[in-house]
Amino acid sequence: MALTRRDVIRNGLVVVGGTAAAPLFRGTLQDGAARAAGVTTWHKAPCRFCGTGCGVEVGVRDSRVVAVRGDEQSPVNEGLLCAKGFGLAKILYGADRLVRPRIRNSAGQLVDATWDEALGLIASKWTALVAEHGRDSVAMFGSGQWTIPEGYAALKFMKGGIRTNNLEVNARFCMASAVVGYLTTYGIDEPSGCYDDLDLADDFFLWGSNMAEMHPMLFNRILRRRQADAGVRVHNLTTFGHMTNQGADETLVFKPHSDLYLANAMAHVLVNEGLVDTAFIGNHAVFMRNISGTDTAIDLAAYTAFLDAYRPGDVATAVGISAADITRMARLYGDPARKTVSLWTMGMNQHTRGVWINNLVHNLHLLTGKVARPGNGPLSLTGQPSACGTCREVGTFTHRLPSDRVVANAAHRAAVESVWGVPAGTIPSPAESPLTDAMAMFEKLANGSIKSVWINTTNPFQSMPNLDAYLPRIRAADPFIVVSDIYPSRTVDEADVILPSACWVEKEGLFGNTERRTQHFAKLVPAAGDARPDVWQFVEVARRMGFGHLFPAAWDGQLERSLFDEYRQLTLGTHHDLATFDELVASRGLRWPVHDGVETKWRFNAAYDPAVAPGAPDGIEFYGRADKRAVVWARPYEAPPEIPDANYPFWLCTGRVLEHWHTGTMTRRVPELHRAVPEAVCYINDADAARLGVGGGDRITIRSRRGSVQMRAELPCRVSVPPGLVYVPFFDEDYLINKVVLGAVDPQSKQPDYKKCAVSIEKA
Ligand SMILES: Nc1nc2c(c(=O)[nH]1)N[C@H]1C(S)=C(S)[C@@H](COP(=O)(O)OP(=O)(O)OC[C@H]3O[C@@H](n4cnc5c(=O)[nH]c(N)nc54)[C@H](O)[C@@H]3O)O[C@H]1N2
Ligand SMILES: Nc1nc2c(c(=O)[nH]1)N[C@H]1C(S)=C(S)[C@@H](COP(=O)(O)OP(=O)(O)OC[C@H]3O[C@@H](n4cnc5c(=O)[nH]c(N)nc54)[C@H](O)[C@@H]3O)O[C@H]1N2
Ligand code: SF4
Ligand SMILES: [Mo]
Repeated sequence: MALTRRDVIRNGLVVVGGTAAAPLFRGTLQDGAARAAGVTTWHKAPCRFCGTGCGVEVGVRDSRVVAVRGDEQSPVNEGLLCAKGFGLAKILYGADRLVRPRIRNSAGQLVDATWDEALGLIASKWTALVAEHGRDSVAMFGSGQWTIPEGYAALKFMKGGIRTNNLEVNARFCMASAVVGYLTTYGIDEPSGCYDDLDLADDFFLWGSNMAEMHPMLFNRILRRRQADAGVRVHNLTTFGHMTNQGADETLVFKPHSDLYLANAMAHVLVNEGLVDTAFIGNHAVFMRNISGTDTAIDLAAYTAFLDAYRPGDVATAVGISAADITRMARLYGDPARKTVSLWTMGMNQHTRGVWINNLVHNLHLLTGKVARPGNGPLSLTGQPSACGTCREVGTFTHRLPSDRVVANAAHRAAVESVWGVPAGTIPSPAESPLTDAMAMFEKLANGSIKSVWINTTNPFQSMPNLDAYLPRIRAADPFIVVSDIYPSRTVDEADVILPSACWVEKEGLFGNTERRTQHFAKLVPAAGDARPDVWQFVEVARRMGFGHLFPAAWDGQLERSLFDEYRQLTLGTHHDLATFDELVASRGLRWPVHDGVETKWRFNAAYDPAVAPGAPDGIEFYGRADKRAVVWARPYEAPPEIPDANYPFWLCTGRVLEHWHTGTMTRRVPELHRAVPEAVCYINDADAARLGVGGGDRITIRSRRGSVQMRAELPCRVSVPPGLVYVPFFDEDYLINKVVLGAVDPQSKQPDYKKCAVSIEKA
């Protein structure tokens, strides 16, 4: 009998639930059998998992990855790896890897096919759909786990070949709010600083970032700094307690969504206690507010008046942190003798006002002049390995083009068309092909206006919010769905064509991490079975649709290098200048902008960044905006769209655990990680559980206005949730918590709020 994927996942299962995997390792990580076999060669590569971008060395023997160790030469992690890095070798060798293309036949059954049949079917379907229903009847949904050449090929194929803006990525679920935060505050995307800041700061403020589990290597760098200097303090601001508490000097639990109050209250203290760096503000900032869609310049007096509504004493109860603590933290931001770094990830971005809270944290750094200087700055942590390098820099969102260009700007389109060698007017404006963000794309699939989607390197039918509002309607509309993946998944279940993909070092690629570091990896081993690189899949379908001019035959055999070389031209002179392919092959990555082979640690700072004009006051210039100034935004508190009430009395927060990557397709096939956390459970406060008559291991029903899921409650739980809040990770395909989660999005970034909605809990 054929194994189902649940059999495969469960076979290795020895339940030691609740045991967390050890977070960090040094040395060579391989099991006994592999060790006995020895390693023939070692090769450098960035880790496949998180946006930290650790360097690993990959041990290869007999065309197989047999070991992984932290790369001592990597400036990111200096030889250490986290538990997921340990699993890297094994993600390639799960028993149920997809190894040949499959096509759903007219009887609805999946049958094996050749690559030629599968690619030919996609090309002929898409050609026919475009002819009959127009170019916006087809779409692609990609990933921050795409390599740079993959994202660039997808962009060229969709916007330069098919000429549609129906290209989106899962990074919309992840860092869209951080992007709009940077763009609205500085006029240019991505952080000014880098990981060196973690070795230099005195105060680390974590704005709802569970770094110990999600960016373990960066947290390790903070702990190293803390150990070296008794004055260093780690402030863990969070809505519930987790592994990060263990390395924090203080954990302050605030109420979900109340960070808008908190950040404004801290700004109130800065402004009213004379802690503002007035010279810095005078030289480098402007104040603005936005009322009904119009950006309006204001002055410091108007901003001070705005902050009057955010006195610490007035908002403390709503925040859940005392006025004294709020004031004390603000004074640390305002202390010129201390260097300050703010860190955040999904707690701030997955927010119906994600952009605003991003702006408010940038404000704290601008008001105090603590930005773009070594040891000082706001540093958003990126989740996926190339959300920065591919989604943001290449520009694989519906509205974007390379290096902060946008499809709405005719000059930007023309610049890209010229490098592509395509006729003027090829890339569609939003008027010609409407912008379609991720949730809009799934809505169009559900209402039938998009008739086919190619989903690649992402698993949205597990990871998207409010699943039941979309998936049944998508099934009824019955679009032609192509899925490229390496394992079966909830999304592969819906596919009409399944394409088996090469993974990580089974192909060549480049990733770009949180600190603007671009890293290259070579193809080290053959792909499983007949799996092929995603970039090859895009190019082959594009050629079959008549877009061969975009991907010349001369590129064959060096597709990744050719795509990168062309893309690099679009970065030069844009403040996003990338290193050459050969420089990246030779190095452990370089941080852009790169000029003459030299990377940039701190942007906007003349001591490091040659783009700053000579004579800029104190050597700082925010050149992203025409006025060369950054914006301090007056952004008010706005209530969340759903709050607990009598029928749905609990907050539900969702996210991750250390041992698993997102929808679990890879980490659940690594026995060590799977055994540590074999299934998703609901983390609940002891007192709440006692009141509901729920004991450890009991099944409970979590219900929202949108859907319900039954799962076990864990007691005592490995996290410490406050009364009135439950926490559920989303890695387990057997418990689809995204049926329960709210689909509301931030109106500016269109990023969904996965972090809070109202639910009821009862014993099942
Ligand atoms: N082990 C592991 N590591 C990963 C990943 C993984 O799947 N597994 N995924 C990577 C990716 S793509 C991402 S995006 C990151 C995610 O990294 P994180 O954002 O750190 O992790 P999550 O578990 O999504 O979110 C939990 C955090 O959300 C905060 N939070 C909840 N509500 C609020 C709120 O209202 N305001 C604020 N300010 N904070 C709030 C909580 O305090 C908690 O610290 O992790 C990356 N690293
Ligand atoms: N409830 C809840 N939901 C969330 C979030 C949350 O905090 N709470 N966070 C959101 C965030 S921040 C993110 S980033 C998303 C992530 O959501 P997804 O992107 O949907 O999750 P992944 O599991 O990373 O999916 C990647 C898929 O690519 C496959 N894959 C791996 N390597 C390759 C390859 O080389 N080629 C191809 N073709 N496929 C490959 C994997 O098997 C997997 O199926 O989830 C979002 N969903
Ligand atoms: S911290 Fe991130 S990049 Fe580093 S080893 Fe762990 S998962 Fe990989
Ligand atoms: Mo993410």
